[in-house]
Amino acid sequence: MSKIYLSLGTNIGDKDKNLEQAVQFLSEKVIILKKSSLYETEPVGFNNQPWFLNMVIKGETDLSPGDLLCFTQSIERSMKRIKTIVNGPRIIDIDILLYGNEKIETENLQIPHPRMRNRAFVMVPLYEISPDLIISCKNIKDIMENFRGEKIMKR
Ligand code: PH2
Ligand code: MG
Ligand code: MG
Repeated sequence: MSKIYLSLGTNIGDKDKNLEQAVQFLSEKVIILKKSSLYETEPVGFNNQPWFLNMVIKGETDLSPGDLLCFTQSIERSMKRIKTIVNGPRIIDIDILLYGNEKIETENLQIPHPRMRNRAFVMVPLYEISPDLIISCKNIKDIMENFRGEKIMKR
């Protein structure tokens, strides 16, 4: 079993229901250990779209990193996610943040997630559930200062 952290985000339709449904799907192959609060977050990367609802999950799984990616993508597909513009609106996005202490650099999978450190919508909920986490040999507390000031509100 490996400890994993996932980031979930949605900004289309019934956002609460989308997150709830995604967690339900995830629980088929991931033991959910912790769930962060829900956060209303300002869009990052492409501004002209609705605010997101974001959360982070800590879990445990037998799936390999590659199989976990296939699994999260299959959930995105079954929830009818349509790929449009980069960073654009989506019914659900499930990103693998961390997989144990593994470092993975393949074309379709990078772990730790390469953009997690400067995204408040990831780091704030992550810090909420794991304030002592070490990410690539760095304490999460020391990474928490690098945000660009995007708005984020805990529900
Ligand atoms: N996801 C993105 C791009 N921008 N902004 C917020 N607030 N929340 C997200 O989940 C998000 C984003 C790409 O996956
Ligand atoms: Mg994403
Ligand atoms: Mg994604």
